[in-house]
Order: sequence, then C-alpha cells, then structure tokens
Amino acid sequence: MKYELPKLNYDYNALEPYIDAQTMEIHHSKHHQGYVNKLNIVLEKYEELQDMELSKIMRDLNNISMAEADKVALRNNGGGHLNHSLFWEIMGPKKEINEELSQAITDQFGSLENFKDEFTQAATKRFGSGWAWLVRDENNTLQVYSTANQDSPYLNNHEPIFGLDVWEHAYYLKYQNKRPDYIEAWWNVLKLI
Ligand code: MN3
Repeated sequence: MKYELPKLNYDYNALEPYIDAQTMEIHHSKHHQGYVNKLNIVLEKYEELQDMELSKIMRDLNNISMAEADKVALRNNGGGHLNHSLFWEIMGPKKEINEELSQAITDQFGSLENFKDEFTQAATKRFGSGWAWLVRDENNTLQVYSTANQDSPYLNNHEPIFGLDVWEHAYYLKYQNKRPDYIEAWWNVLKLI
C-alpha cells in the first residue's frame, strides 16, 4: 500500500486568523507531502511492512530488523505522516467539543486551565523542532509531554489524542520568532476542547 496525503476537511484559509492560509498550504501540500513521499520510498524495500498499520510499525520499531538508516527514515517520515494526519483532524474552524475528553482532562489535571498551562509549557519549552502531545499511556492515563523532531508517541507505546506542531514551518510566516503567540492562538482552532 502506498501512503497518500490526506485531504483536509476544510479550506486552507479556514483557520484564519489564527493560522494563515499560506502556512496551511505549504505545511500540508509541501511538508506533509514530503513525509509521505519519503515514507513510501523507504517502505518499497520492506514488503512485509507495507500492509502493517503505521502506528503498529512505530510501536514495534525497536524490534524490527532493518538497516539503521532506513529505520531513521521510517521513524522520521512515518512519524511525520502520522503526526500531521492527526494534526489536520483535530483542528477546524468550528469547535466540536468532545465532552468525554474534556471531563477526562479535568479529572486528570484538576481543570482545563491547569491542563492548558501544562501543555503550553511543554510546547513552549521544546528546544528546536518537535511536538507537544496529549496522550493516553499504557495504563490508560492521560499524559502531557513533548517529543523531538517527528517522533510519534506510538514509539512510547502511547496513543496520541492531539498534538501541536511547534516546528518553525508551522508558524514562522505569521508569527516569526513568537512561538508563544502561535501556541496561544492555536487553542482557538483545536476543535476538541
Ligand atoms: Mn509540520
């Protein structure tokens, strides 16, 4: 199976003014497409992985026998594809609040505000490129942390619920060096809470 760039459920300008149309277009059609292309190239060599769920490949990556350079390419580009596919899904121009999730967050973190503070810290303090995550761990407990580069929470055997891309390509055109302003604006387009 060849991976394909998923279509967005909204237009590139739908998240304005929080995320600008040009950033969305380049991010989706160039950056994400690049991860998909490189993922397909590395998987061409490994027929046995072509029909395996990508999240399962990530969970098992340490145990999969392959050339180290290919493993790195799979980690980066498989992660890039999974992370961005989720990112487009959890954003939208209209809130579609997940009450069950909001309640679980409140139960775990004390309040939505506490949770947002913790998540914002994780996103702000990530040095260089990476992601901030809300995940469900192997004990079904919610956790907030950040990962470097395109590392997927599936590498930790955790299920990502939502993540925030803090690579400069996600915000630099509009926000330049002001990552905190981008993070603050992003809560408006995260549709789930
Ligand atoms: Mn990105």
